Amino acid sequence: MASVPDGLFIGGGWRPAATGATFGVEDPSLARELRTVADAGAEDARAAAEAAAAAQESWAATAPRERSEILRRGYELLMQRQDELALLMTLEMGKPIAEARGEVAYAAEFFRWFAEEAVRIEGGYQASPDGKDRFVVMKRPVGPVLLITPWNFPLAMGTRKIGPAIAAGCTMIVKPAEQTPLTMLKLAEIMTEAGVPAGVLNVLTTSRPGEVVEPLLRGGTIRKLSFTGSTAVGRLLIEQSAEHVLRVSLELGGNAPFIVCEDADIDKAVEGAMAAKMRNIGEACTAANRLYVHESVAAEFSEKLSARMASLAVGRGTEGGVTVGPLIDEDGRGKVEELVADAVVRGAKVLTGGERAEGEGYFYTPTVLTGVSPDSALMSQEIFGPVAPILTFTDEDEVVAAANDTEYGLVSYLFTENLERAFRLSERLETGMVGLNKGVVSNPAAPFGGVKASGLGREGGRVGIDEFLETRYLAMPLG
Ligand code: TXE
Repeated sequence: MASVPDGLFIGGGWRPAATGATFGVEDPSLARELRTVADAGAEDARAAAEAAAAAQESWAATAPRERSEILRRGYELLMQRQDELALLMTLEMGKPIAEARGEVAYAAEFFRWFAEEAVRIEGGYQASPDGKDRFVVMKRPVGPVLLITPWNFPLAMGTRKIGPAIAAGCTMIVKPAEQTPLTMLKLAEIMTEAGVPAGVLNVLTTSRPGEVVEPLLRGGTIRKLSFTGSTAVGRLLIEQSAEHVLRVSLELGGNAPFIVCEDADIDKAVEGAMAAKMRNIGEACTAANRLYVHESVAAEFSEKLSARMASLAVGRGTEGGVTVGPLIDEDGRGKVEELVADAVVRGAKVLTGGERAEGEGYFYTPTVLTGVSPDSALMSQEIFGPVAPILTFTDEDEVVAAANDTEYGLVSYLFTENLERAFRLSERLETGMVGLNKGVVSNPAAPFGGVKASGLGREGGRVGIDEFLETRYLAMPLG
């Protein structure tokens, strides 16, 4: 395993937790401890907030070009260390090594994108309606930010937040998920090498996120929260952010409908479903959660999808040829098992999979269910695993109503060869993103995000940096 620095990263230095506590990080493919990391508490949170506050003014005053060049070096260093970072992610998260290499490249692209955005922050100059005054509109960094990342994309969910924070001139505290802290510690080391000054990027690893995050949100130093995780925790953090009226961006859960119309290219739809369902072992907020297939093509689609799913190789992500790694932990696998059992009790038929796979880790076989009843629990909850439930529909109104019948609204997928139908349905689907004849929508150049209970704000694209900027203006008479 790559060398990973030991300790919390605060004010440009590595130190143990104030209490000396540590916690274990597990390899989910072996259900065995990999190593321990520092377990931060409230005192460490205070120290990190002080470091971020102390560095904010000088960091905001650095030349945009300087921040851009740091990000550009970050991009290059990530690509140079692609194999090392990929292996680290595979060990602590479980995803197959080829997917982990893909994530490093995807993660690095956020730094390249925001390196370009850092020098394109624009304001304006405007006359008052009576012509007497002038307004100079400017963009300023919001101030110290708290970035909370999940375990499913340990590197990319970090760079997607750290990239725009650096570009905008915000100092930051990053709190990675307790399951996958090692990748973030390595990233902090790499970004120091890229030139991030002391205090600008601080990392707190902890097994007790509530004890670190709540004092930070209520402490008065942090000005903005950017969170990716479950909707339940997102709701709690909105409440905690209310005390100091913090800016909040949230990327929360999803329940993506995947719609295959009767005029779709079925082979394309099957490949799209494989990407939308099986990317990251199904542990993605963008994962296809409910597959609605027109009744006239459902038999062909289900058969082809089952054959593709059954051909996948389950195993440790470090082994050659493996395409499906373990789930993150016993809780994650237990949730998948319960959801499948509930669907089967309500009449679903298992076409393939539907059971644990062999091995010491948290393996589960790629599964296809047909005849799924709409009142099954997996229709309303994120499965977060390799399970594709198929339902059928007969007309557009019916499928739109079913697709929108969820509190979530992150992404939908639509397969049709009819252009007018594609636009018509895209406008009616209540999601922040639509994959049209495409199973992957994520791209650093696009504004990623959801509506309804899937979140607030957008990450990436031209608007990604705005989340980290305040608009201010200066008013003056022309004389
Ligand atoms: O999420 P949590 P979990 C969904 C997915 C998954 C479920 C549970 O359905 O099965 O959530 O996953 C931090 N105060 N997603 O339990 O708990 C935590 O340390 C402050 C979707 O892993 O939300 C981690 O850094 N922070 C999602 C982050 O929140 C707290 C990705 C996410 O963990 C906290 C992950 C607290 N009280 C899960 N409790 C996506 N949008 O992709 C936890 N955290």
